[in-house]
Amino acid sequence: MSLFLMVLCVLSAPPPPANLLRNGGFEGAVSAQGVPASWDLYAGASSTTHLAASTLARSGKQSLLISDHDPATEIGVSQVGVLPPDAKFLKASVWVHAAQGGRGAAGFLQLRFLPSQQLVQTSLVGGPDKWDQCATWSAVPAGSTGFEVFLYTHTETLGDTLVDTLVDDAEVVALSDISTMITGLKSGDLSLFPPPPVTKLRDLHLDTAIVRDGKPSAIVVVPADGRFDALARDLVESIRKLTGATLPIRHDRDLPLPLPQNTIVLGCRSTNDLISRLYDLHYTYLDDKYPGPGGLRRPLASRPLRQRPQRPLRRRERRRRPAPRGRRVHPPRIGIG
Ligand SMILES: [Ca+2]
Repeated sequence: MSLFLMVLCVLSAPPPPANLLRNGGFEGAVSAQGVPASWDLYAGASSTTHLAASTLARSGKQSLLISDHDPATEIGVSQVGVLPPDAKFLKASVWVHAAQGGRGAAGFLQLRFLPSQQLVQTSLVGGPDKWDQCATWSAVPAGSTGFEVFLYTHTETLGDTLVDTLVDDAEVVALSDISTMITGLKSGDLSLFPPPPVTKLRDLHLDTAIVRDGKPSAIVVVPADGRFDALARDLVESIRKLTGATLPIRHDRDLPLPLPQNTIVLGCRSTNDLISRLYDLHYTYLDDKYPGPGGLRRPLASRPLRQRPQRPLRRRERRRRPAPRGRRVHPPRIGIG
């Protein structure tokens, strides 16, 4: 019986998705510039950058060495592929190893969708003793017909461009089943699950009084750790120049609920205790992911559990928002630079 069940399980297992890359194993002859068949050269204009076949392979007979000893230039390979019509998600991956006697493994794996040029990318990380898999994932943007993959070094960080990176078994697979994709995600990677968009704005109470009759009618609340102190001082100074009134600055943990007066709160639930308490009361959802990743946070908590109504002055508040904290990407230039 157990054998029968095992056979059933084997028969019901879905086949692995096909690799959409050609020659992902970097096998066979390479060009005079070290470029394997089916791949294109990216950048590589410097005499201290080069590509080469390496016999230290994860599979087959060879891998690809991406060697970059020039902090001012880049080098890599790229390949364009066609998207299957039913592709909902793409996963791009490659195995990485630091070349023996080299300067360490680094660089980037970038996946771009065509024609939109929307991209995701991840760092190439690998040690000198074993192969490590690096992967990035993305939902397929609407209208996509193809993709382009880059394995490359970048000029921006000195330490990232003095590298001898081996890559092997590059793969791009299309997935139409979200459960398969979720199974492969690293814990905590929510990049494929953007927050639902804000489609209807609440009443933002843009006429809320912050100064009345030349006197402060609101306070500015910042985290006690000082991270937004400079922003708060800048905000208060800007309001003072406009109105002559200097708004008091208070710390988040010093404010009781209900709030005693109109309040401008800087931060989100992760950084400001006052917003965290309002968040827990379902008053306002401002966190690291919502209403938008890396930004679009409303610094004004409009009428949050306020004790008494305030007569509006009908002066528009000046709005500020923290700088976006989104990760920085390095889209490569196309062609030989
Ligand atoms: Ca190989």
